[in-house]
Amino acid sequence: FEKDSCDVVFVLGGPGAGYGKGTQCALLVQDYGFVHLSAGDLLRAEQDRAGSQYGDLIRQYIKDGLIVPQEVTIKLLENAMSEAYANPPNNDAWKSGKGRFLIDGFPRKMDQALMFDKVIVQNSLVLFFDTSDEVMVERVMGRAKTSGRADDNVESLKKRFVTFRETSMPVVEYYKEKGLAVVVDASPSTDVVYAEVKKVLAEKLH
Ligand code: UP5
Ligand code: MG
Repeated sequence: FEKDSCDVVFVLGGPGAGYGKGTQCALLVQDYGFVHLSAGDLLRAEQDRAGSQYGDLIRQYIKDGLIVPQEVTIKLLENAMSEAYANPPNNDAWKSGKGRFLIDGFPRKMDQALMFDKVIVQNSLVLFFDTSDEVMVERVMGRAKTSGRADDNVESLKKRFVTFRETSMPVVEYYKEKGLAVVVDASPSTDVVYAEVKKVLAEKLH
C-alpha cells in the first residue's frame, strides 16, 4: 500500500487492561472512520489460527506478560493494513484515498517503534492513556470475570506491570520527546475520558 498516504495513531496505556484503550478505540472508529487494529487481538487471533507456526510462542509470551518478538507483530500489522486498503471502509476519511489507522497496544518496545517507522510509516501520533495502578487492577479484574483471557489474572497482571514500566514507558518517552505524544487521564468515566480524547486529537489530526 501507499505508505505516504496514511495516518497512524498509536494508542498506548498501562500494563494490560485497565486504561480502556479498546473501549476508547471503538468510539474513535465511529466518529473518525479509523480502521482499528489491536496488536493484542491480532496476536491472539494468530495464536489460535490452525497451522500457525507462532501459536505456541505467542501463547507463552502473552501469559508471561512479555513482548512478542517484533517481526511477528509487525508482519501481522502490515498484513492487516494491506487488507484494509484492499477492502476500505465506506466513510469520508477513507474516500479521500488516505488510510487512517488506530493501532492499539503497539509499539510496546523500542525495537518495534523503530522498525515500524522504518518499514511502514513515520511520524505516527501517540495517544497515551494514563491512570493509577489501582484503577487499572480494578478494571482488569472486573473484565477477568468474562474475558476468558489467559493473562487477565493477578499473576500475569503483575508481570505485565513490570514489562510496562521497564520496556514500554521508554517508547512513550521517545514519542513525547519528538512532540508526537498526547497524554489523556484515563481515570474518569468512559464519557469524560472520550471528551478529552476528542479535544486533544482535534488539535493534532488534520
Ligand atoms: N473500562 C475501561 N475504561 C473505563 C472507564 N473509563 N471507566 C470504567 N471502566 C472502564 O478496558 C478494560 C476494562 O476496563 C473493561 O472491562 C472496560 O469496561 C473497563 P479495555 O478497553 O479492554 O482495556 P485495554 O486498555 O484495551 O486493555 P487490554 O487488556 O487490551 O490492554 P493490554 O495492553 O494489556 O492488552 P493487549 O491485548 O494490548 O496485549 C496483551 C499482550 O499481548 C501483552 O501483554 C503482550 O504480551 C502481547 N503484545 C505484544 O507482545 N506485542 C504487542 O505489540 C502488543 C501486545
Ligand atoms: Mg485492548
